[in-house]
Amino acid sequence: MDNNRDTAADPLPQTGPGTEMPETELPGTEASETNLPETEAAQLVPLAELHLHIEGTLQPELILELAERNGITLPYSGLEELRGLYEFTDLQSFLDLYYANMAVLQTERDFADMTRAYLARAAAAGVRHAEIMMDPQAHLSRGVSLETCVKGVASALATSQEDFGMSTLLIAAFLRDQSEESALEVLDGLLAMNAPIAAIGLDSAEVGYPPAKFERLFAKAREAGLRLTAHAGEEGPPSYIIEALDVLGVERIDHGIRCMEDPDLVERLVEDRIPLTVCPLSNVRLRAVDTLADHPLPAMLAAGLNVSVNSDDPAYFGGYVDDNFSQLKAVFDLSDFDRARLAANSIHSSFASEERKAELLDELNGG
Ligand code: ES4
Ligand code: ZN
Repeated sequence: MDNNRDTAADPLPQTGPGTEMPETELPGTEASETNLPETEAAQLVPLAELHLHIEGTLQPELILELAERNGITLPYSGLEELRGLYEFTDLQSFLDLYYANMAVLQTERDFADMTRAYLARAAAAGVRHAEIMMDPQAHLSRGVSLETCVKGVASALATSQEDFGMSTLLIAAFLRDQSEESALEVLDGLLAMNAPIAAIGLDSAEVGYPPAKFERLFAKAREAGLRLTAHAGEEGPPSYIIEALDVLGVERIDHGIRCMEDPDLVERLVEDRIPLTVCPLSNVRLRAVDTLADHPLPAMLAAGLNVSVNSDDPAYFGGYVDDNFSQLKAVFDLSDFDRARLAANSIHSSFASEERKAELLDELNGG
């Protein structure tokens, strides 16, 4: 169970991604060098996915298959009715379905099957390194043990390089709408079982649950040598981003789009090269922005922010990372340079070892 600690490396948070200079070289693997049509080749720019909830990769078909396998009766009649529920008005309306659908995840095998399905699809999207969040508290509260959920996901990640040509690491995310005591207890459990986690994160309902509530949790994780990230500035105000940096000491911000409302904060994030793991299709589906054309990503790139493109909960938000790129391209006509920069940012911002990052950057540059 130590597989991910090996690939996670880089144990010192102070040498985090924010300390590095941006990659400026353009990749050599462009459409002209492949047999793929331009759009497909563009999607296959090798990159790292840094913001992905494994429970959010549970596709409707797999939900029904696991329900049948585990003898679970779901509150809807079938695929069509389930698919009809994927209309969200905000973060909470999504979370309600996301947590309800987890009922089908019962055994280690279920968690492993879900994880392998994501890895296969992500590999096809050009993802060469993935940092995967899971929500242990969402399983514990349903009576599924830490061992079951962690071992199930970790067993699939352990062979991701051989099976899918992808390096991976695991992030334990904590639910900010639950107590810090609960989070501390779960972190203790993860450390006691020597769970192969490289980092912790903070997710679930944001507004009303400011980061400072989890100061002790993040201090403890830092002491344990774990890397630190947190959702902030998705629905919550820019002050939550500041608090995540100053009080929790996170190295990376998940989402962070609302930083654009605070020019001083933007300046700080640019200066410190703080990675922002942006999820455009998620922001559209959860109505953080009205349409993709209204998304701040181009403005964030123009401001010099260290942004990457990620899929968040791809089974719920209409697409994997390649779908995010192709839809962005359709709306913004993102240049090759922007795609290369986004991919380079994702690699620089990862928690992978310096050696693995160098390998990925080589690949990006056509080496
Ligand atoms: C999430 Cl999009 C999003 N935001 C916050 N928490 C989450 N958990 C899963 N997806
Ligand atoms: Zn997220």
